[in-house]
Amino acid sequence: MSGETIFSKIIRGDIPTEFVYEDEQCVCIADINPQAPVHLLVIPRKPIPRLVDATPEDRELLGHLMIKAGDIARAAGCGDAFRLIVNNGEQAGQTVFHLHLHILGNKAYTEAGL
Ligand code: D5M
Repeated sequence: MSGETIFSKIIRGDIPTEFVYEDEQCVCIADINPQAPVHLLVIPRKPIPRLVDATPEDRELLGHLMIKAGDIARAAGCGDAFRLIVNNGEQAGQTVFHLHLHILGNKAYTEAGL
């Protein structure tokens, strides 16, 4: 679960990937397997494996990710219609053990009534 993940390689630039957004604390990329018209991932540069591995010293970082996710969702054209999802743990569907927020936005789920 701990150790190097594909997201660390992307953040380091070892796997060339377009950053939709980046700053000193996080990057945002498009999900390779989109589940909605807008499906982005906000990833802290710090490799926290799961949400439950975050500590009180990560409080400011977690707040930053949430604020930026909202900004990015709006910049991506989601308006106020988007969801933020964090899968915590393998049984919840987490596949990459480097914390990330899924931004899911636009019509697919709103039209489906989910
Ligand atoms: O979500 C992990 C997500 O990461 C999943 O939706 C696919 C995505 N993914 C995996 N590899 C890549 C690359 N290389 N680029 C972009 N997106 C990627 P989880 O919550 O862990 O299930």
